[in-house]
Amino acid sequence: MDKNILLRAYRLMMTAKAMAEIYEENRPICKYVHSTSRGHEAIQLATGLQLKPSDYISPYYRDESIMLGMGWRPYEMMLQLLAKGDDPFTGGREYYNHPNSRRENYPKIIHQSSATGMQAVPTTGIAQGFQYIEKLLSKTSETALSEDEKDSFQAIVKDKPVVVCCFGDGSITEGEVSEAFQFAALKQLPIIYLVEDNDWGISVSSDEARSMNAYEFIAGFKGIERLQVDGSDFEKSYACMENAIHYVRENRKPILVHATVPLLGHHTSGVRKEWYRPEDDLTKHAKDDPGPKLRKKLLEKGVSASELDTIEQEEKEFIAKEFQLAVEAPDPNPLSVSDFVFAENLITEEVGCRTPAHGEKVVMVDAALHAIEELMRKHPECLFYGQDVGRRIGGVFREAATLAEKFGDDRVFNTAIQEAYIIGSTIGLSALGLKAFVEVQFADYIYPGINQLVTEISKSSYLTCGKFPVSMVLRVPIGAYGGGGPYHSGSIESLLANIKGIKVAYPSNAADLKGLLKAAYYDPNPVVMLEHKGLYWSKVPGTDDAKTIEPDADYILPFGKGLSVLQATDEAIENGESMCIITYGMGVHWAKNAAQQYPGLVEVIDIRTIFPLDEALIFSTVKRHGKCLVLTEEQLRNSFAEAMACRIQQDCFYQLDAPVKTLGALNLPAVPMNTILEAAMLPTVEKVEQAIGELLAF
Ligand SMILES: Cc1ncc(C[n+]2csc(CCOP(=O)(O)OP(=O)(O)O)c2C)c(N)n1
Repeated sequence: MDKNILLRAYRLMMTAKAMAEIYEENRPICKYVHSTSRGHEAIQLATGLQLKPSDYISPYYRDESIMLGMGWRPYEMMLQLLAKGDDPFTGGREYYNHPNSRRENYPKIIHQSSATGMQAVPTTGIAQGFQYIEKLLSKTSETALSEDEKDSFQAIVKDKPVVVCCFGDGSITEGEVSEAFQFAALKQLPIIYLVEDNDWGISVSSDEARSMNAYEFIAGFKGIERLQVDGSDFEKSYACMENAIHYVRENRKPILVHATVPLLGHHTSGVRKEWYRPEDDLTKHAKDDPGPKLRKKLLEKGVSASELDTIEQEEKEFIAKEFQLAVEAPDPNPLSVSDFVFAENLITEEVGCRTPAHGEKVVMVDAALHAIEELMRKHPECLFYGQDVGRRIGGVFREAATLAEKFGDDRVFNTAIQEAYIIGSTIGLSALGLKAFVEVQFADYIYPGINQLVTEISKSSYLTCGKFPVSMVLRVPIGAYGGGGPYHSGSIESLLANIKGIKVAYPSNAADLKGLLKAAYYDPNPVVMLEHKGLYWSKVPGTDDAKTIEPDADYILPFGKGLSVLQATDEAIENGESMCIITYGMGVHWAKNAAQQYPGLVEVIDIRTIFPLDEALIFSTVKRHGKCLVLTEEQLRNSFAEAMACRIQQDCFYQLDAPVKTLGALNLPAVPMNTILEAAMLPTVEKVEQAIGELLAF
């Protein structure tokens, strides 16, 4: 093997060693929790040194030496260690070695969270995106791509990029990792899963945690190749990674590399190895230190001991200077604390024609379908996938009907039942400039995927300082009607409203749904579209208003704009006899129907989006009437509706003539199936009529 590569690796091993030592010597300064790569350097350098700028990698928190191998300067890494303002990855917001980067001439890195194993899904999504682009380009006759589109897609895949997803062995037992493996195996994606097996997951030993190692486990995923290597031997590791990278680059297929490594440092600066690792274990691991092993090899190849000593000394001195510089660097500006939660969204005004002169009425489900069809015609980067949305039935609500026939199975397809993958994979696609509509079949089944939404998607823009906002739309059929039962009727808007960093819409009619879907598509941020199943076809009595004239294709309705859908008379307002109802989704229809009993006395505001929320409209309406009912389909206690009522109370206190009233479902764990029980639990038109009466009489 080329001596220069060995010498380069040796130098970087000495860099990593000097870094670990200086951090340990300066523990009071290095106060934020951190891990080092000590013991894992050989396999990590073998990986970092061989990637191209067009490749993507997700290093985990111990992959410091991968970063060194890819050319990152220790000073820059130390800025993150010390959470300094110039930390090029997260601006002082995240732990050491949680990188992300779009830097030119370096492999790219999407947002890295600390949640073990959760990188598997987003990172596999990148490989899914590469494959999609390659297919798109190979079928240009079917897909009319403009020259610009062709050029930009070609630029992404021209060097046959690979994706590397790194893990500690302990994280392979996470369920989401299997979802990613399954998808990569099934679709044959160009990805390398690199497992660094040091036998420990904090204090959990491998024999306590698993019945097989990652190399054995992956054999069950047909179609994923596998290699195993002594990850403490640089030459062997380099050859293994060269093979793996070549295999994926040329064959566009997945592979797993299982590298055994010693763990020489502490688990983290805060969890010390002496606490739980016996002396003989520490001695065993120390024998495999990659540095001395490589030194021995270099001596055998005729490199002098003094040359190697000089390298070690030079790196020690270099690192001391780098550390000093990093210590002196400024802290972040506290005024920047709220920056980058969302990427700038250019859709701020309602545009296009909402009610074309000769337009026809549509049901909500068709308005959504048409919105997506119009977008897919215009945007080759637009995909749609989820359970049962593919060609055979086009969605269990027919909400994707005919799309696969029109746009092909690469763009509209069925997935397995794997909500985490469905949701989290959009992160990888978004990094490449692709834009997915994805769907979970019922709101009740968002829970297996909620982790990706919270842990990865919602934090990506904020923690990458705006480098990786996630542009995606998650469609979620929601709500109760007609005995749907406990697992097909649930409401989830409070859960979603509690996730900072995502936007949430809950339209009540076809025109709004179509306009909001367009806005969601053009928003560079993550959006959840809640679509009430009972309104899809206006089958529920009293919901005819959910059908509207279909807006033109150019119609876009921005988020954060509520609408007054029923007004009180001026006279009633002047006489102090009026009130307003603030609501959304099915609540809009209950409110409008109930208000018929009190003609001219009730204004109804449809907020249309949960976040952003049109507080200006809400507060001004409440102040005009002095009485307000907040109405929701959700169980009331600790809900989004209660929080909104609280804010109304705070802002409108001096104009209120009665306490803000709230009405929602009973506080039960689930919506029971029998329709009598269902009606007993949920708000109904009658219950709303009664609440209006009470409030007006207050
Ligand atoms: C989802 C999740 N659960 C728990 C933790 C806490 N935790 C941090 S590291 C770790 C052990 C990981 O072991 P392994 O993947 O083998 O990596 P190693 O640290 O040994 O390199 C645990 C349990 C976490 N970060 N994320």
